[in-house]
Amino acid sequence: MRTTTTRIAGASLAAAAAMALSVGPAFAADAWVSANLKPVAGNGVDGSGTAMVEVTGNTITVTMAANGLLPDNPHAAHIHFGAEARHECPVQSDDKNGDGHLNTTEGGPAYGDIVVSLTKTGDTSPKSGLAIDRFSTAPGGKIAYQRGSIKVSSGVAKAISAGQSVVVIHGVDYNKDGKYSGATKSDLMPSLPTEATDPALCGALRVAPAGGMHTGGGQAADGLKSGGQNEALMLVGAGALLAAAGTGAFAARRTRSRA
Ligand SMILES: [Cu+2]
Repeated sequence: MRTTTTRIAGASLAAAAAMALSVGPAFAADAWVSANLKPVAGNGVDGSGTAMVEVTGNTITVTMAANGLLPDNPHAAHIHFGAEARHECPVQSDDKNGDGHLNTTEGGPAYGDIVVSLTKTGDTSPKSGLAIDRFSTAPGGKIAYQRGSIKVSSGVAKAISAGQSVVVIHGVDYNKDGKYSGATKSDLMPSLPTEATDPALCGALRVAPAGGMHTGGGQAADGLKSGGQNEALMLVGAGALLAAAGTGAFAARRTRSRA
């Protein structure tokens, strides 16, 4: 009985290790970067999230999960980069007009311009930066997003791979009335209130530690076809793969130290 149990445990560890290997080098991404998304200073958001970007040549796959956003309102989301930028999220001292909030322009010196629009469908260039009807509306305050085959310039691919780009999710609710409102106009589009475009969550995409972030590569194609709910399930799948990868690494370590 004991032998059987041990054998089964051993087999599942081996399977986990094999899975970890198969989602690792097999997809041969040039770079993996990831970000912890945190509330932008002064903008009154109580939320968080994660973002991962796989770079292969001039193509990227983006996986993102976030919560604590204003529900049922469109949230523009982008990868930002500027050669002259600090490659960071903005801080309180970036509030040039001193109104206590950071608008998108005030964040520019920290994260630069829009280089990728994280739309659900269609164009992903900076031109779609405010294509409000193609961004997630954050049902329940949450975004679960995955999109592959996003084409970028070689310069942008290089910047992302080098850990110099920043993910920003926009759209806040200063007066807590459950919608984009208020007298202050958006710095990006004066027909909108500034609440609609001010940055909510932000995270710098840094280079993942070696062997750390091999998730979701094989699922990217499904991600293109699926709707919001499947995207959420896929993120769970990515988490399971991460866990499997961790188990495999642990088993390998133990084997080594025992020998
Ligand atoms: Cu942005």
